[in-house]
Amino acid sequence: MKHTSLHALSALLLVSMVALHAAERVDVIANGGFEQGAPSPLVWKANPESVGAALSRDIAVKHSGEASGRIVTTNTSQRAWPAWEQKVTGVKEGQRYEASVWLRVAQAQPASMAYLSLDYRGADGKRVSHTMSRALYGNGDWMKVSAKVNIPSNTVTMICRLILHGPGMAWFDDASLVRVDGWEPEPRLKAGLVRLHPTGVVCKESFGGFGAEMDPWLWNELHRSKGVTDRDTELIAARVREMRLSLARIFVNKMCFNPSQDHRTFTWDSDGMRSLEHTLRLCQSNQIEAILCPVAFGAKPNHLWDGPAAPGPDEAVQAWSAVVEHLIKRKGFTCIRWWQVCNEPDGGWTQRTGYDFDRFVRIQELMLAEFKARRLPVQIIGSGDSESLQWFIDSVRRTSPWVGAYGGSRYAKDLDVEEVRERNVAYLAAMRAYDPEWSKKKYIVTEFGVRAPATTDKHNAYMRTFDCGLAMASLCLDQVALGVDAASIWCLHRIYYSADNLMDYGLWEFKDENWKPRPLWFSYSLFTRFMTRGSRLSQVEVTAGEDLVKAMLAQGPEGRFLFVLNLSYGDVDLAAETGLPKGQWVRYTYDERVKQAAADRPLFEPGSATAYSGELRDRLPRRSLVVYQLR
Ligand SMILES: [Ca+2]
Repeated sequence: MKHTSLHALSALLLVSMVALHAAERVDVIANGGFEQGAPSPLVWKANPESVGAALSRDIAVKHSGEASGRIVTTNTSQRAWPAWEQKVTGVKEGQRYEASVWLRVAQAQPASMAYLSLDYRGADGKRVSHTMSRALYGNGDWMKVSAKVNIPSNTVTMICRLILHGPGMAWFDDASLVRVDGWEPEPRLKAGLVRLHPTGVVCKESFGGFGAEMDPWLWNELHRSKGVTDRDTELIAARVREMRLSLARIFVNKMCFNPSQDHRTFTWDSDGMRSLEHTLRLCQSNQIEAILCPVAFGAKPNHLWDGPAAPGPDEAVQAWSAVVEHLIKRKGFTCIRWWQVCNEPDGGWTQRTGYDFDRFVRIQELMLAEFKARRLPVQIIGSGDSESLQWFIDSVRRTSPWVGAYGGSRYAKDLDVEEVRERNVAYLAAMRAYDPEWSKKKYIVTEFGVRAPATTDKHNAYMRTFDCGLAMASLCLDQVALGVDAASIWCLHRIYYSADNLMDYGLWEFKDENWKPRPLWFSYSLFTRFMTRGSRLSQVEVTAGEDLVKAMLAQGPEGRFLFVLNLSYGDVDLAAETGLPKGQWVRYTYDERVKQAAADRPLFEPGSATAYSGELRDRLPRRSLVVYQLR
């Protein structure tokens, strides 16, 4: 009793103290909804660079209210960035601003892009630097884009711009630019105690699990020339076993089985095929479901990974169904369950191949017919987009009779994990709106990750950080809370994509660093290991967690697990109702101690078992992912 009342008292004291320091949010944009001013919107100005563009207030198309701001660009020759803009004065270094806008684009070219930009200006009026939101390429229905920034030094004014670059028509609405006063870079929870209540709401009756991209060329001649040996094979296999991956996405290069590129004569015993089979054996022996994804399906001549002839859809479908049949029927790889047309088809694939969206649709229709004719139990994952919500919507509208799932790549730009949540909400809403059979379809995130500013695929220091493991845990929990069916990370480990291109993504280093695990391996493995295929996932309400504490219950073949993520920079006291009878729990922890972890640290080293009597009491370390196994 005394314990409880002390907690209550300290919580009260904290609440009254915190009120003085609470962050205030002030929107510094005026007329963000383009509601005021006719015919021209108040406050908004056309950027002086808006040559060859017409800017107007549009009352026919709007995201909310009665109007939006429209840009129509016809000038294709000039490199110009026509924009609606507003200037913000009195800006100071270190201030926090969060900007967002809804945008929609029509009649655009594929390379046209609409986005929000923040331009920082010094006292002399010159640009210091700028920040861009995610861009909508080509056409797209209403989509929210955002940018969260800290003002760089030497900035006195900021210009917020809503930009359409390239020919097309864009509409912008509900723009906001919020100054967050009292923003803390290292937030701490205000309450002394966080309470978790399982609500009984099921997010997913049978989750498909977490997986990883397994690039199937680790055992080819190139990698042997880089020093990969059979001993390394054992190490990789042991890690894959330990992680209990549910899913693997595997790129397949046509050159492996059809080096002549004629789509008729196949070579089943090549260096590339042997390496691919090695990867598939890992999947088969560990009950990992494989998604096969051709690279550069049907690409034009001279493309990096393709040959001299751009095939028609029929020829290409024959070739790809032949290799799938060979792998399943002759080689016994029944782990192959899913197929995609190609990686991120909205990212320039149509230009590379000369195919259009109609052909993309047709390929899926033909492929499903081939799978059925050859009696192959393989389903198609539709869309596969990298960015384009419109590509996804069009895929749902046009390919629903032939696909068993929809998916694509979902990366957090500039560490903005919340932005991915908003995008996934839009994708899931589109699936439900446009596929009458949506309840029978799955939504599989075929690639996901967190990208930091100033990193590339080849140079990615962020991927080695403790923070990356924490951000990915947040992304994992957000995705399952929304009802995502399965998700696969890019990628399992560092690997060469060509002789001089060692990719810097992955859960561990390459052989040159003795396959050293990165912190992300420890956090992501808690998901692959304990939120497995077949798990029933249910919602946990967090009281006084302020979005800094997230939780989820998973009941799977291996038991019951409570996942709790603490993003606060302080330790957090936790009281959790488990809804379970009295028993014991053991704890697995990802926290800052992982920075000192040796390469050979046992991955699944649980804490000691502790008794509980219906309510679980514990202290969560600052910035940690804790998984409780409830017995
Ligand atoms: Ca409006």
